Amino acid sequence: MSFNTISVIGLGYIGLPTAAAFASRQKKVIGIDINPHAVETINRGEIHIVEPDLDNIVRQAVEGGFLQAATQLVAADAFLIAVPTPFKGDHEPDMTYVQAATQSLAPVLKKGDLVILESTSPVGATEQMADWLAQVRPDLSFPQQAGEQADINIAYCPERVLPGQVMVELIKNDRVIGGMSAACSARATELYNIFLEGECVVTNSRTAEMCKLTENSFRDVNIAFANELSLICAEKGINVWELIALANRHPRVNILQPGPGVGGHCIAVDPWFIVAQNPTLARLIRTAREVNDSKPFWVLDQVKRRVADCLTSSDKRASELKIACFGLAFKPNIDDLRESPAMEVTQHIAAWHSGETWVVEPHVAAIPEKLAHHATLVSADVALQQADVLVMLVDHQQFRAIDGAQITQRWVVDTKGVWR
Ligand code: SAJ
Repeated sequence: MSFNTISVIGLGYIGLPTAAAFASRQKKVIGIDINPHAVETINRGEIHIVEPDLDNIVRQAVEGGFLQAATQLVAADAFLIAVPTPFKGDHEPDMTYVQAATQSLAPVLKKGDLVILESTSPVGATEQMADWLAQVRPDLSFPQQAGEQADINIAYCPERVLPGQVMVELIKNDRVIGGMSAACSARATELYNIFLEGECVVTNSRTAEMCKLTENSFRDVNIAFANELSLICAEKGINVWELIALANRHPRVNILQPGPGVGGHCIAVDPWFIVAQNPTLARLIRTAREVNDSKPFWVLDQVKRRVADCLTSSDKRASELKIACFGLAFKPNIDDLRESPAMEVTQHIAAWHSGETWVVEPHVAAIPEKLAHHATLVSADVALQQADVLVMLVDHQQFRAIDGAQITQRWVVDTKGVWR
């Protein structure tokens, strides 16, 4: 039986591109979101998030009548849940949105439907979701009760796309398919093959859940290694970027790059899901999180030292010094400032410094609310010509292109090794 109607619940950075990908293959897609602004924007053929190429695909899908957004769930043949799974104050995963989505789809479920969880989730979340559904719909059978014969098929199929390259990676990346039974995996594979050019690799739901957490924890641990090296190298007077480039010439060494910390909504969050479930075993994963989370404070300390040096060697007072921070985004060449270590460092500098704090961020039009009244948005030229201390936080292409000769300041904190 093919899928006539597909429902995608949660129209954010993952849900909307996924809905658009199905619609671009001429499938009828109903996108569901609790945010009426997002729903209205999409129904006008526009988008409420920033992602290259997504606007065109959504516009065509809406104009062609294949994609429609709504706030209330309606019947469909497949349901994909792509709602946020943040963590709570104690780093425990917060499954409230997944639970709410599950409860809202339960009443419209019918025999033969497929339910897929895509949201990053702790191990066991898919089985928990299946139990929630079974409690509300005793008239239907689920894989935990009826195995291959279940009325409803359920699978965990994590996304693994890189923000900024979502429309390419969504189609090309291999997809892990974690069905609660072989029939569930077969059905989920059939669904993703509607748009997927990568391969569907089948496993069970628990392994698929752990796989998603493992991928992002691997990256976090590797970045923590680079960040720890950057601290050691600063003590020893060694250029950490030269060191890593040299070490990476070894055929079996591939160290990532240090920076001001780790940001975004995935790598800084997902490892905690493993730690929360395995507090005594996940020692390395926890320590990596702590190393990366502490990096912005180390950067702040470096800035304070450069400012002290600057004051010693000039006749200016601290209140007369201008500190220019280059970059606010959570990584290069995007405008996403959420969970950004660059933003965190800049806020700390602005709160501490008695003089002016300047921000250079070509990806924003105005100073963000969090920094309003504390910092001023200036051009790169103004910062390079007039600031006393430079702080490089995000290696945007525009900043990499700055000629070393333009940097006349003696006091520079370069967290990305761009101006060495
Ligand atoms: N970063 C470094 N050094 C590096 C690489 C990254 O400091 O060498 C920093 C970035 O500046 C940023 C943070 O890490 O602050 C995260 O950036 P990222 O580009 O590593 O990852 P995300 O958060 O944009 O996307 C990740 C991806 N996961 C992996 O590469 C394993 C993506 O494939 C996932 O789909 C995504 O998380 C997700 O949604 O989970």
